[in-house]
Amino acid sequence: MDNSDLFTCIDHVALAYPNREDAVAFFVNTMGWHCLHTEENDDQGVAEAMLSPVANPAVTDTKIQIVAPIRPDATVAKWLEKNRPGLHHFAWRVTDIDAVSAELRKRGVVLLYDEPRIGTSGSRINFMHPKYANGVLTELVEPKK
Ligand code: MC0
Repeated sequence: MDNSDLFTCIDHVALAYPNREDAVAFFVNTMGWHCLHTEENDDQGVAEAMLSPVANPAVTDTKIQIVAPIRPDATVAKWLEKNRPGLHHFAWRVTDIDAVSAELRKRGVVLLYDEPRIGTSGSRINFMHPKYANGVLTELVEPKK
């Protein structure tokens, strides 16, 4: 696979906070962002909100995602015990997560899951462990078609 085929854009930048509603209120009321949707992802142990800087998300791909733990053993709960709330991971969009995962593994990258799992809005997701992504937890997202 050619380098130019790996990632297409930043799908979202994820910020972790103890409470989703408080974080969303800041971004909506102070920053003027627009909440596109909220959902709970039981597998990931998070309550999630996706926000756009503009009212019509069709004009930009820029999005931030708020994640907050919904149970004490969630990975984000563990992270919040050790870190100040804020930047948690970057999510890169891919068109074919199976092909990109195979290519990254060929290049020595360790992905967290053997097979993609279900992420935001029915997408298929996986993560590059931060140790294999220059210190940044990096999510791969193949949006639902
Ligand atoms: C941990 N580390 C990080 C990090 N989390 N580095 C950068 N960014 C992060 N977010 C580093 C620690 O500093 C430590 O480095 C090493 O990784 C091990 O950390 P740990 O505290 O011992 O934690 P582990 O190993 O138990 O778990 C880390 C791991 C976990 C990345 C495997 O957080 C995980 O499974 N994350 C993927 C799932 C996830 O984050 N889900 C929430 C978002 P040192 O150097 O001290 O060893 S869900 C989502 O995003 C969905 C809804 C979606 O978008 O669709």
